[in-house]
Amino acid sequence: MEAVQYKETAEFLLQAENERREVLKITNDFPDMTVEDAYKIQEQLVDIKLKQGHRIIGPKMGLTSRAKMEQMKVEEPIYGYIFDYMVIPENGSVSMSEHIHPKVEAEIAFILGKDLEGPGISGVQVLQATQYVVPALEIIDSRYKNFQFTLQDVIADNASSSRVVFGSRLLSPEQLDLDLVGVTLSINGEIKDLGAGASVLGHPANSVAMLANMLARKGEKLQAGEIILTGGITGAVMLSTGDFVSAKFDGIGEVSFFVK
Ligand code: 0L1
Ligand code: MG
Repeated sequence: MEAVQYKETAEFLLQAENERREVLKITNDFPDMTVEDAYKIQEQLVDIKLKQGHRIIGPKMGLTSRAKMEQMKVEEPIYGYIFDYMVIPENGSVSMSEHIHPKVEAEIAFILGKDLEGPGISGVQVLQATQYVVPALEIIDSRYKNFQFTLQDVIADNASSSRVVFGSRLLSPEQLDLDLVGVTLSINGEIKDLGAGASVLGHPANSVAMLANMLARKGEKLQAGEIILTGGITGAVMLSTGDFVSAKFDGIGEVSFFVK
């Protein structure tokens, strides 16, 4: 692909997001697109959002469960970026009219107290650099029709990022076994899915370590103060108007929101 096509493709995906309109996957037009091309498109998309005045609150990891990686036939998760306008207050409302076909997944977010620069970062180093962990609900909303996309498509689409709700309780990771934390995801009081922290690459800290090592390939590092989403502990569950969504994280807390 050529540089001009990165920008044009990013603008096409942003227009779909702004108009809440699903589109056909971009690899139909660019069948030879590589993962590197896809991250170049994502960089353009992020750059446009920054120029529009939005601020990055941190990166996110996606496709971190073995099941999702096998489904997409990939060996490595993907990353994207969460912006300030995507954050919904705890117990607040997510608007269906601002989405195409949103889904929710329960995740653990890390807040770093120190910068982390790869390569070679381990989960232990991540835990030493982490100030807080916080429960989160991520709302993903692929811009692609019927969620039909390849790895390259979803990377270019900022890993389907749309909204996020953080819990209000910040805990130091020192006293926690995050791999053993059990999580339930309920809609209208009915458990829709459940899991344990270990479903995120064996331990959510491993996800942050992998992210630091992936970012090092483009000369970037994780920075103190960033809030990092580590990937879904539960599967992603479809949302409908009127839903009350809540997740309980054993020993960490709860997080919830309404869909209006
Ligand atoms: O947060 C994520 O795990 C991104 C998943 C992207 C795939 C999807 O939209 O289902
Ligand atoms: Mg996610």
